[in-house]
Amino acid sequence: MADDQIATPEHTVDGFVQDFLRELTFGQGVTLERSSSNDQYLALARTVRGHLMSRWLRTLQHQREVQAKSVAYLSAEFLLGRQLNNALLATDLEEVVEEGLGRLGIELTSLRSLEKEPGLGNGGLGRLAACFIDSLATMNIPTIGYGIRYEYGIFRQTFVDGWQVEKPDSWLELGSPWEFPHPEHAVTIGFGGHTETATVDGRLTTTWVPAWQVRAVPYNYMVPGYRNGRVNTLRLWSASATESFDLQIFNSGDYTASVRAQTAAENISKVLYPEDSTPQGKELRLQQQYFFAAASLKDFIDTVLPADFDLHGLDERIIFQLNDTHPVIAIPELMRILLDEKGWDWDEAWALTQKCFAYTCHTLLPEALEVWSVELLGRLLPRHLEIIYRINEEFLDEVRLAFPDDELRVRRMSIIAEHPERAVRMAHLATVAGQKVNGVAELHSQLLRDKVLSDFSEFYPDKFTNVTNGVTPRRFVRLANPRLSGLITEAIGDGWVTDLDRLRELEPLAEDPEFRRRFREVKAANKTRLVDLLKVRDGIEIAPEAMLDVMVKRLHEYKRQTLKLLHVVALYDGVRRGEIRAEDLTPRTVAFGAKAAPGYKMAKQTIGLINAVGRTINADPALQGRLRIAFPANYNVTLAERLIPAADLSEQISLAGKEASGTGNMKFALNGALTIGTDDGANVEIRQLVGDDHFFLFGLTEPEVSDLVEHGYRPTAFYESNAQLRHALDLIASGAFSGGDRRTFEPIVSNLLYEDRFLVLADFAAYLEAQTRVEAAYADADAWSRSAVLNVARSGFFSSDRSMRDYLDHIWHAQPVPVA
Ligand code: 26Q
Repeated sequence: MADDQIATPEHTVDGFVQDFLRELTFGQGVTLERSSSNDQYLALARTVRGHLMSRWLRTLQHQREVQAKSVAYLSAEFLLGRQLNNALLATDLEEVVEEGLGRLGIELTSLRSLEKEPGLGNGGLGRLAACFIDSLATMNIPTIGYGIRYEYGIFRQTFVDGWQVEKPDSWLELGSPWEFPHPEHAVTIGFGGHTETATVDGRLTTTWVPAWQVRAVPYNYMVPGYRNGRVNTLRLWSASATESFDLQIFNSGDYTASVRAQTAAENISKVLYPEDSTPQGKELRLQQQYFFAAASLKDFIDTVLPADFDLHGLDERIIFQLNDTHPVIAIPELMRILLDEKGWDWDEAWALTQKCFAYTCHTLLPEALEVWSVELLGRLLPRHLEIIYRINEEFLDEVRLAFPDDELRVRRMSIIAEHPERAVRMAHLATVAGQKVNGVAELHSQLLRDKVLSDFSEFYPDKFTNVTNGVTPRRFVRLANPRLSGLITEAIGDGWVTDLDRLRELEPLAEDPEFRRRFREVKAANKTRLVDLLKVRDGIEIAPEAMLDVMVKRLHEYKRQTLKLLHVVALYDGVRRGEIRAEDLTPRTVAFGAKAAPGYKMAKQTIGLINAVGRTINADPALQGRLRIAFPANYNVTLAERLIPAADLSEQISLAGKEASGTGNMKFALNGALTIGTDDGANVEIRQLVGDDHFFLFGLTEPEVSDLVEHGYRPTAFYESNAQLRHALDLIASGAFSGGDRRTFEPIVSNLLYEDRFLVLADFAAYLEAQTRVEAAYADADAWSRSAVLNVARSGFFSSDRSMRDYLDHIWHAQPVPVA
């Protein structure tokens, strides 16, 4: 059967019911009467994906015919979130399914809630990758996402006595209807061993002889465009033992050793590292990186490209976008393929390689810049280390030529660091090899140019560019906020879903009292929906009338969850002392969502403290109906989709100059929350677009931060001169939230008093002042909703479709290819 003859299932209720029952009986092997809800969910998922199948096959067929330039998005993380809803949206099947299931006495909502989200990412970077592939599919860009199919994604967070306890995330346990394994397309990836050189026909050749090998099995996922007939592919690699490996050990007769070896191979894709900064140079992590980078290159070259393809034209067919440094080992891998396997000479190979990669940096923290010790890299990938050394030699020769007698500069720019140990700086390698280097918000890109990579931006002035992040309006507005979506569509039509700038057309409606009233109704209904969810999900009770003040993101000191908490403690303390009348407080629920890296002590302490403060104030009769903390465990994409549409206030309070961009900030603004935020990351651009009157700015600016730190920051000076701050910190130190035990939170208190790397105390007063502006503004509900509507109307820029346009125009130079 030709691909274009694949029948598309019928788009009718009768057709759906038939297909669903067929999946249930022939796919799951159960009758409707005997089926569990999990059976029903799996049958539903397979029925819905069936509606994407002909588009997928047609897209692949079309790709083989057209041979257009494609984007390969290389990312160690894809934080996809649930798939069912997105597939229903792409196929426009929701109503049909709802009615069809209804006929069978099944509720769509209850089946939806059974899906375990693929949490194959830590946070912002992984979610960004998921938004980008959604946009690329919707914009008809031939794209392939490459990553790792972790058997265990980001851990499931639980609280025991308020402290974080991690549980494994077994997302595959009940079946995985969204993936298509292709073991027949597995590729073999080598590790370790040594290199051998020989002279063949007068040419020096090198061969890498790996000591051990692993099989990489591709699992394909559909990435549907929004109702455009295109379905792109996300290809995630799973590790297993190679046959030869098995055989070798089998022949030695050591059965248990053979099984153990199998486990060692499978370990590579077993679990996602739960760190989102300060990477620890762990061997398994480097194995993961090379495993997926090498498998992806091999797959693209050997399988995606036609068999007779001349690699000299590779850059016309592909751009490999490196999502941070995690896939950067792909650079020496491509060099190795060209040099050792294809027999190219160095200059030719290097010229091509430099055209095929571009690098996105996602951080500003020096401790987050990835380095791999030469000892480890040489042991695991000896040939790659040789190639990296040669790249570095030639690069440093160029630097010396441009800057004679500047050995300090040479040392700063070297791909190889000498201290504290000899190590490969992956960001330097990516910058030297990449066609372009981009930051993820204007301020971030500026700081990359001026500070983090300033020597490089001087050396390669045209390499550096900015692409401000974005989020997909399909998932984060259309699906997450159906009520707001309905209101918007009623007002301006539904074109905004794929052209988010059209939200501008809502601006005049901000002046319409009736529209504002309906906007408030939407918010209120979203809050009720959240209240109901938190009750059943977490047993948390919150008041639907209170202002919902939300801070959700990974727990990190630079993001300053403690600043938010100090605000709450200060309000509580004010009431306790009789300095604030509880009746004067704006009724407020402060919602936190945050996972801490399991090894990050201070972050875990902070989680303990948030829960401890919550326990105390939530139980205090004086604050009933006035101030509450809600900290649902295990914040993830699914919870974000419920929380963000309900929020009134978005907390984006990182220390200026530390948050590369933030993307949660964009999701909140698009859903009509107002931001209280510092001049950091994409907050800067949000404020510029929505206007100062509709954004609560506070805190030091980046230059002020640099200045203060340079001149010697003394947190105690702020402690001593601010009574509110002193009282709040003293209250925590007194053991008031830890049953009188002063030691429990002592590390947090002394860190703030004597170190405070992220200037929490310096920004405290400004933050509290900004919160009083928030309260004053919130008191006028109608004016607040005007601001909220303007936030929505003016945030269309933050669509990831726009980000993709920027990458396409300035970095990738690929064209849309509609699948007719
Ligand atoms: C690296 C090596 C070893 C172990 C873990 C890691 C690792 C994993 C994930 C390092 C970093 C991350 C994730 C970083 C991240 O999410 N950064 C965020 O990226 C967002 C998208 O660009 C930005 O909006 C955020 O500002 C940035 O913090």
